[in-house]
Amino acid sequence: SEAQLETALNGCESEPIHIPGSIQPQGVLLVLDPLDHKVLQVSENLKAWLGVEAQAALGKTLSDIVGTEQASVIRHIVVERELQPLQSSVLRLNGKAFDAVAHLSDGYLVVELEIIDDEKALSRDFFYDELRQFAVGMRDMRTLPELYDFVTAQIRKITGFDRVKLYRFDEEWNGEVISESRAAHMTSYLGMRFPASDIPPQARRLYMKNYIRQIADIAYAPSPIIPTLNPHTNRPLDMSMSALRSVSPIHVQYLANMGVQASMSVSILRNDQFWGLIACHHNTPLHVPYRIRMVAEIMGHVFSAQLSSMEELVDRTDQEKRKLIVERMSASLGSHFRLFDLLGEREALILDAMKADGMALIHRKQFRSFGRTPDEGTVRDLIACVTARDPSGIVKTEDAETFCADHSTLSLTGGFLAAPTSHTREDYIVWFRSANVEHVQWAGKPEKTAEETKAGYRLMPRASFALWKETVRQRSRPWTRADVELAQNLIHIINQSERLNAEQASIAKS
Ligand code: BLA
Repeated sequence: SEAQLETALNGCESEPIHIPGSIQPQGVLLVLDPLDHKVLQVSENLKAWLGVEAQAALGKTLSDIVGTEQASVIRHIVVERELQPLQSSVLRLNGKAFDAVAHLSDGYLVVELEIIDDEKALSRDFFYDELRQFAVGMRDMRTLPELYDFVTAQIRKITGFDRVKLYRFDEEWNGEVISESRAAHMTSYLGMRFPASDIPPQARRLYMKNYIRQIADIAYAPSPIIPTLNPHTNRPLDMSMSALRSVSPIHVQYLANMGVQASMSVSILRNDQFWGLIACHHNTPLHVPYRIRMVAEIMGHVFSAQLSSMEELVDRTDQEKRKLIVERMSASLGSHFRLFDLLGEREALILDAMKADGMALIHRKQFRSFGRTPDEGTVRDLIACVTARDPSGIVKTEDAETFCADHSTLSLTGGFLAAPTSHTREDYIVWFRSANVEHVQWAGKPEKTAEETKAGYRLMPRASFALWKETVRQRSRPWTRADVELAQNLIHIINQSERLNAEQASIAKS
């Protein structure tokens, strides 16, 4: 039922993803006392990688487990700094190479040793060359779409993922895939929109602190951290900054539904706001080594900076467009003209500046429309609905059908912004925005809507999508404060033109 789905969605938001109590098995994790480096907690798979039983490691020092020499290398990377994880270093242990990373959690030292599958693939020059090419290439991008495509292509090149998408949030945290670089055999997600619930709030908060995360193989067996609670604090380990953190099972299910086996994503921030993600998928398991993930993260930071300055330019251009149309229309005010002609002449500019698909007017009982609008009867019905709700001010909605639900005759999708231009004559101007188009297709088998688990009913990821689809099906992009201001300015001009015309008419008569 609807209520059940709601409860399950709320369940999503309360999943404590920062304390999963386990890691992904492509490495080991140790929690150390920061003073004597005694092991307080450790991942159970210690034996598999280092040949030491996890139970036996508890209470020992780091040197006891990895040897004095390697322990001193790790001690060396543990310098207190703002940036977490602090630093990495390559270690050789038990005949294998590991990336060693350390960070502080709750005042305790967390050391993670992540396997390097193919050492040869990681020569130093690779990083310098790729990063330099990236930084220089970024500078050459002239438009936002070019910039977007460049970043997805470069991230795909260095990581080897089958599909890399740039995913941008809207004002309500729904998202859209705005660029994609993919292998020919991969399904395309370009242009598709996804609901806010796909990345719940606690995940967004975490991703603003920790810029990168990975799932090397969705079929992994999580390795538990033992004991569950830190014996000093009696708290579970906060793994917010951990490189090996085990992932939410609901998200693993989600990836399975998409037909994906491995995933990685990089946070993109614009002026301290969470702007979006670079989301990478692979159809087979893929472990991207720690240092390549760091290169991807740096690319994300460089991209964020470039994005900020280029988007500011776009914002300014939008602002210029709004200013220009107001200036142009004010300038034509002196001459004698009909309102419909005044608007018709500037139709394209107005629609562009208002980011509207259509515009309709009722003026002295006459109807006129520009661009994509409903028919006259529907517009008149809509105005009746608007005046019933608010007879005097500007009314805006991104969901006309819900807004006018009381007017059962009105069938309309998308959004509108309506305002009276003359109260005495019931003149109106209405701008229209079309509804979001639906074209999302899902990979994988159909899912049950909700599934009974230990925690009660839980929503399966695909069902949330069906739920969301119902709510956004008929909606348009929301109207912003800038849109409302422009509408006010245009209405002001319409009123002025009316006054001028009336004056001229009375002069002509006398
Ligand atoms: C996490 N959801 C995520 C992540 C992405 C998405 C990118 C980050 C983890 C990763 O890198 O894989 C969503 N991925 C997408 C989307 C696209 C994509 C939209 O490629 C589009 C192309 N998810 C649900 C529901 C719940 C949910 C209903 O659909 C909750 C019940 C939860 N998603 C969820 C959780 C996480 C997540 C809990 C955090 C996973 C973690 O970091 O542990």
